[in-house]
Amino acid sequence: MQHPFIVGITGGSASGKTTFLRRLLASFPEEDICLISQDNYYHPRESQSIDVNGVTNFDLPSSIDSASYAADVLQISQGKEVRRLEYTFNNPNVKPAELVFRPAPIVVVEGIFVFYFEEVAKLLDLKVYIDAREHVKLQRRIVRDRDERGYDLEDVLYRYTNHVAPTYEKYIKPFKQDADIVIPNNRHFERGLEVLVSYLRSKVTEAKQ
Ligand code: UZR
Ligand code: MG
Repeated sequence: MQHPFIVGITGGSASGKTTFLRRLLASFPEEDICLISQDNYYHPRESQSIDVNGVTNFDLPSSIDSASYAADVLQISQGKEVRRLEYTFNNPNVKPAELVFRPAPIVVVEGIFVFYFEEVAKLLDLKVYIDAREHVKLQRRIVRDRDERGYDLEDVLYRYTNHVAPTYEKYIKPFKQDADIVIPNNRHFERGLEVLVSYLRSKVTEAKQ
């Protein structure tokens, strides 16, 4: 296989990256697109930083094993398969699955630090930034953390103020200027998605020629 076309997708936490990606992936036959999410590269909980109040901070670049992430993105960019244990968001009831990332004409690299991690960023052929207003992200984060991650409201607000928001200002927002396209996602992203899909379809066609 030729060198895959690598698309980096970033944006603040709860900007809607995962929802956007689900739709993006559903727009292609499975064999044409592959997703490598930064979420699968968290260091184990025991080695995460603890803040001044004794709360684990999962929102620092050091929370992620960026060397392994970059190595895996590099490997897939060279057309080689990658295997990785799924990250289960500290849910001990979930047995992590072994994920297999197969090289495809389009490889999507997603996460809050994919523009910040230089070794990852330099492998990206196209940089997409998903943008949403602060209150929209906070609202989404409250609902998601309750439904999917089991945090109560007080906990969510504490983390948002002390970890998520400072990280956004320092490690995510400044890299918006590196993006090739910015897709606003306060209420919908339909048009932005369509534009990206048709561009990527042309890349798939080129790869198959
Ligand atoms: P996105 N995160 C968890 O909630 N639990 C974990 O075990 C590991 C990470 C959160 C992390 C970050 N912060 O804000 C978010 N916390 O996942 C990044 N707390 O994911 O880009 O989908 O919002
Ligand atoms: Mg996500």
